Amino acid sequence: MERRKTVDPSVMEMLEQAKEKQISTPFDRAEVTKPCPIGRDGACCKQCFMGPCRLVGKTTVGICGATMETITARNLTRSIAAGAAAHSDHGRSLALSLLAVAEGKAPGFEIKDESKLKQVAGYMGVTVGERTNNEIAHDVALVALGDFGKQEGELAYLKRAPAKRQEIWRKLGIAPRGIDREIAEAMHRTCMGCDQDAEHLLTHALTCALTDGWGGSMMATDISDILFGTPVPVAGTSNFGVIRQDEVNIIIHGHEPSLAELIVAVVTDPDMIAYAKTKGAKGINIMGMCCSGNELLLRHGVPIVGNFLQQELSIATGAIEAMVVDYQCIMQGIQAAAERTHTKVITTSPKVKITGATHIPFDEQHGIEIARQIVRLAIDNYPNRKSVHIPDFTDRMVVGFSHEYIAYMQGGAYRQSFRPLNDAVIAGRIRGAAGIVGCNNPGATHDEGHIGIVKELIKNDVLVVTTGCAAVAYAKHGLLTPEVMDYAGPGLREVCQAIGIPPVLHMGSCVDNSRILTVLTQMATEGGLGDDISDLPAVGIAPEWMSEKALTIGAYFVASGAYVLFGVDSPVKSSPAVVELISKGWESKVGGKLEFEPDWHKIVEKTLAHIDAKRKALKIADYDPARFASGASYAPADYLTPEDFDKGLYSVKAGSR
Ligand code: BF8
Ligand code: SF4
Repeated sequence: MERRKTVDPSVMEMLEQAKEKQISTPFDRAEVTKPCPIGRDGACCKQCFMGPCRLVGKTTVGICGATMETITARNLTRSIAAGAAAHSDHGRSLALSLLAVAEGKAPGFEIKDESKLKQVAGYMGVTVGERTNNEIAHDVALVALGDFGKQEGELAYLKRAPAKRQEIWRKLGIAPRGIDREIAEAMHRTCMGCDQDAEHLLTHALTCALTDGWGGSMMATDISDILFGTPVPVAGTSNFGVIRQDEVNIIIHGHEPSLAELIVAVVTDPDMIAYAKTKGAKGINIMGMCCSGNELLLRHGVPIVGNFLQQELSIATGAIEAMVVDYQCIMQGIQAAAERTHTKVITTSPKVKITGATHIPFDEQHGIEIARQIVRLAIDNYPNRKSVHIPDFTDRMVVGFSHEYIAYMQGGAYRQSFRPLNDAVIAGRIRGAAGIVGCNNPGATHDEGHIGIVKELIKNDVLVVTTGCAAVAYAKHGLLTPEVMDYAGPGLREVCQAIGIPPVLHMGSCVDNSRILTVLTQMATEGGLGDDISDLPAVGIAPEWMSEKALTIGAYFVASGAYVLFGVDSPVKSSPAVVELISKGWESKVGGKLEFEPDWHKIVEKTLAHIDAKRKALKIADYDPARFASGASYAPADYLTPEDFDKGLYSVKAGSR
């Protein structure tokens, strides 16, 4: 049987459309371009021009003598450094925006969450006193920016981790000194002729990853909350059906929320709507994609079109006037797709251009003008539409579970805590928790692992928190609705009903994985579940990962004490020694470990086994499935079964399924 491309019937429907319109998609390209097996398994080194050296067959070392172990560890470390650089540079942009706001140089922006500003000031050692918000924000921005260039000492946020965790980092010498320093050092160490001991390299990879989780990403989350508001639950919609036939459709895609926030404000301007009407449109419809989309969804309920593999397909609808992109996870293929329709791709980060696309770089000083210019350009493009096809698939959801809100809902404004959640875990109502995050990858059936794992885990009383493209997969299949509670195990259902939460909590974009670190810290320090993240019955999973950023996230969760499982395949398969070093080796050092497991069913098995082993170690009640029985099996409404796929029954409308 042919492997299904996706379990999302709307994606299958759009794949046919794309074929008709001769638009290339990653699904097609992945059929032609098979991954190079040598590079994929970690056995290719191109660190110098004596090579590239491919360690296959009888070749056991590179020209310089580098071993498989060294090459594989070096490749992984470099990827982790690149991911840390990307997330941290995102954090830096936000810190610069905060500084501009504090100095009155960013019209249209303001401090939206004063209490978060003060809380962050506390973490950063900035005096609050009687000072104005802008004065506090100014110093917060400077401390944040200082963490990038710091040469000695430690990142300010490390103090937010459980005390025991901080001790582990210090004892091992992996507490990051400065974000840029550790990333530059990783690049240096992995240069030809530098660090050539796999274990030594991989220990620095952990340091580098920590600069992301407890540095750049945490900063990006915090400053976004300060400037744009801390998420609270909001209703939203997802999938291609959110595109409107008779309105100007703008998709915001990428990762940075700053300009996106201004665009959302501009499209409600009556003048702008009137202008759209002069072009024959009924209004302006703003939507998101990937992580910029998640940021807008969580803060404003802006609909989200889809996840990573849906970017060209959304253009193939022929109904997108502008796709506005900043950075990260943007397929260059969108420009080729746009050239086959009327869509305009607009790049907005001064760091990112795409050949052929319109470049309108964002700067804080002129943000509103730039946002207006972009929206006008989209409106002007409305009359240029040709053939339009919008699949009729829309799903509802409730999102916006920031760690602040999760604490709030467990006791209100004055008595918030993690006590109810910890007690539920201790009693065995909740068996454990899983953070399921990350990308899509055409090397695996789109959304299948994501959906399969979540369905199984909630049925087995595991509470799920999610971010990024994983969260969008759940959104599209109805897994982020409170009704899904009916399919959770009875223990988890009881807790969800009592606290008033769905069993799958959407916490934000990929930088918001830092929110999960905070939740884990709060659970570890609340009492009753040990005193460190590594004691918790919790697992991190990236079923369909593809990005270097995902590896960095995985590594910082490991460095924070978590067991992390990645799907698709392993980038270190070539070296059994490295496989061992990042699993048992890292576990003996930091209590967390990283494993790659292509079969999502096995990911479920390993997750449950790990959760049960941690429960045993904590000496809390054994999870007894007989006591709480098993939940019903949830069959997502918009879900393509292998049988339907075989029969070609995917191009039916949502309502008729
Ligand atoms: O940062 S989940 S495909 S969009 S890397 Fe990218 Fe992966 Fe999506 Fe967001 Ni995260
Ligand atoms: Fe080959 Fe060594 Fe150069 Fe790598 S660093 S390409 S293994 S010679």
